[in-house]
Amino acid sequence: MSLDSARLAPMANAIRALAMDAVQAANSGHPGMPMGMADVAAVLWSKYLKFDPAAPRWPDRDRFVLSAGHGSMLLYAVLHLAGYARPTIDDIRNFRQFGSSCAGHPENTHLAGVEATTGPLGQGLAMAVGMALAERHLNAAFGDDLVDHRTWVIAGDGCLMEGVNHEAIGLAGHLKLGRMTVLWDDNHITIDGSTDLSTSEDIRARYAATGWHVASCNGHDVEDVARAIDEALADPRPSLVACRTIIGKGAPNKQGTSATHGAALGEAEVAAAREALGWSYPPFEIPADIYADWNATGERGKALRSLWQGRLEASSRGAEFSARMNGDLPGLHDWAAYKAKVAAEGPKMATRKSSEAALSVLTQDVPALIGGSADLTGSNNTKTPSTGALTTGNYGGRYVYYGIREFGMSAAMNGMALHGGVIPYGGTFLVFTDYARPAIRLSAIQQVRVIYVMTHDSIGLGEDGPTHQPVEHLQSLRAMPGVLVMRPADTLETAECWELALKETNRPSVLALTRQNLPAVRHDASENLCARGAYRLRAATADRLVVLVATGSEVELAIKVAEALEGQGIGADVVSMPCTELFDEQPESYRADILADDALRVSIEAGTTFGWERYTKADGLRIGLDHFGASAPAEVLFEEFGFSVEAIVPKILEKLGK
Ligand SMILES: Cc1ncc(C[n+]2csc(CCOP(=O)(O)OP(=O)(O)O)c2C)c(N)n1
Ligand SMILES: [Mg+2]
Repeated sequence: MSLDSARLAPMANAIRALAMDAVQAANSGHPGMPMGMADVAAVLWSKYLKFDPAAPRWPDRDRFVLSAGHGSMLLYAVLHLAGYARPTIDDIRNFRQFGSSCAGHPENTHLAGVEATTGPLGQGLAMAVGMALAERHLNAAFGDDLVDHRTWVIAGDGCLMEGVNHEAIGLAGHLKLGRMTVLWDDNHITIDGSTDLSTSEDIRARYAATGWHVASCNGHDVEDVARAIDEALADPRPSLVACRTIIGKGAPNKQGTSATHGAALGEAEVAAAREALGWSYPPFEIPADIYADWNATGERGKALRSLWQGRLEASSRGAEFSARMNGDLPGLHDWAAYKAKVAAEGPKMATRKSSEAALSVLTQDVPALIGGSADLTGSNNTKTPSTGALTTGNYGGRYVYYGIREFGMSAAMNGMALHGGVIPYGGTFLVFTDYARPAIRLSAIQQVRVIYVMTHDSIGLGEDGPTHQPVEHLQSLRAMPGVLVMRPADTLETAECWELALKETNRPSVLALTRQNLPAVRHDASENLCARGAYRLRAATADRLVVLVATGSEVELAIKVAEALEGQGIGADVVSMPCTELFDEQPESYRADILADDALRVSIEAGTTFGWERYTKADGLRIGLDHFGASAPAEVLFEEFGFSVEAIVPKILEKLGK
C-alpha cells in the first residue's frame, strides 16, 4: 500500500488535537510527545501495525508498546480513532480523572489496547524485548500458521538513556530478535531542556555495537518514515529507527522546547496551534472522513485475523494453543505423587534444591514454563532436564541465559507474561532484587504471573558477606502491594509454594530460598497448608504461653526453641509463616486462632525485625537482624547474631517474667 500523504496529515493532526485538548481539559499531562510523534504513529498504524480493533487481544496481533508512557494521549487517541470500543471520546474527555480508563500513564489493566503499563522510562522497551522473545518461542512451538507477529515500540530519549536500556538491547541483540522495531522519538529534548545538557552519547553507534540495525528518518516526512521502517523490516536484526522530530510539533510558539513536554499548552497556544494546523473543529470533535480513514487502518488486520482464525480452527493444535494463550494450566500429572514422596522421605535439602526438584516435575508437566537466571544458574537451581537452552538456533528452548542483567531479565519476564502463552520464572540472589525491583513493582501493578526465584535468602549464605546477605529485602518486598513473598521452610513447603505461585494467574511471586540445607519440618502433604500463608506446625503440649512465628530456615530453630521451652514446662506453639500476604487474606477467625491473643508472640526471621510488630504486637518479641551481616561460615553467623536456642530462650523467659 502506498502512503497517501494528503490523508495522513489530517490523521496525524487528529492525534495532535486530541492530545492538546485532553491535556488542556485536565490541565495536566504531556502534549509534546504525541504531537511530535503523530506523523510516525499515523504511518505505523496505516501501513504496518497488524491489529483488529474488534479483537484487541487476538493472539497473533502485533504488539505495540508506548515505552515513552508520558505520551499516553498518543495511544489513547490512536486506539479511539482506529475504532477500539474503548477509549470512547468521553473516556478521553476524562483523561487523568479518577476512574477514567485514560489514566495519566497507560495501564494494561484499564484498556484492552494497552499492552503494557508504561511510564517508568526504559521499562516499556525492556518489556517489549520479552514480548518479542515470547513470540519467537511460541512461533517455534506452534509454527507460522498460529504465531507470526511483530513487536513495535515508541521510545523517547529518556527510555534510551536509562540503564535498563543497555540490558534490554543487549539481550535482544544477542538473541537476534529481528522482529522488534524501536521507533525513537529523536527530538533532542527532555524535561530539563536540550539533550545537550546531559548526554553526548552516540546512540546509533551503541545500538549498532549491540547487534542492532539502525535507520534514521525525518519523523515529519511520512514517505521518509516509511522508507526507514521498510529498511528496518528488511534487516534480520532488531532495529532502531531514529525519527528526528520536533517536540510539540504544531504549537507554533512552543514547539521544539521542553515547555511542551509535560504541561498544558494554555488556551492561547492551543488556539494558535489550531490555526497553524488548519484544524478548525471544536475540542473532542473529529470529522467523519478522518474517523473513516483511521477506521480503515484496521481493515488489513481484520482480514488477516479472519485468515488466522481459519488456520486456528483447522489446526490439530488449536485447542492447545488457545489454552496456552489463556494461561490455563494443564493437568499436573506427576505432582501429587511428587509431594507424597517428599512428605514420606522428608529430605534434608537447601530450599533452592527443593525448588529445583519441584521444577523438574512442573517443567515436565507445564510446557509454558520458561526458566532462566541472571548468570547464577548453578546457584539458583533454575534449570531442569525439560528446559533446554533458548538460543538463536533454538527459540523453542525453554531456558534463557539472561546474563548479568537482573533488571533486564525481570522486565523481559513481564513482557513475556504480558504477551501470554508462556509463564516466565527467573533467578538471582535475593539481595539483588534491589536491581530488579522496579520491574517487580511493574509485575505487581500489571497483575502478571511472573515467578522470581530468589536464592541465598539470608546470612545463611555465609562467606560472601554483607554485600550478598539480604537483611531488609524480605520486609521491603512484603511492603510492596500485590506481590506474594514466599519463604518456605522445607522441601514440602517449597513444593506447595511453587504450586501456589503457578496457580496465581494475576499476581507475581517471589520465592525466597536458602543456600544452606534445611531438615524436613512437615510430613503430611494432604493439604497445601502454605495456601493459608501461615499455619500451626506444632501445638503446645504444656499450657500455651508462647507462640513462635518463623519463616524459612528459622522454622527449624523455632522448633528447637519450642522443645527447650516445653522442657521447662512452658507451652509453645510453632507457626510456620511462609507467606504473610496470604495469611493476611485469611478470615479473622483463622488468624486469631493461629496467633493466639493470650500468649507471648515471638517472631524469628534472619532479616530486619521492622514490620514484625504486625504479628507479634508491640509487646511481643522480635528476633531478627537489624544490621548488616558479615563474612563468615553460616553457622558462625547464626550463632554470633543470636539465632540459637541459647540466645533466644532467655529472652523469652525474661519477657514472660520467669
Ligand atoms: C524512570 C523514570 N525517571 C524519570 C521519569 C520522569 N520523566 C518523565 S518523562 C521524562 C523525560 C523524558 O524525556 P524524553 O524521553 O526525551 O521525552 P520527551 O520530553 O521527548 O517527550 C522524565 C525525566 C520517569 N517517568 N521515569
Ligand atoms: Mg525527548
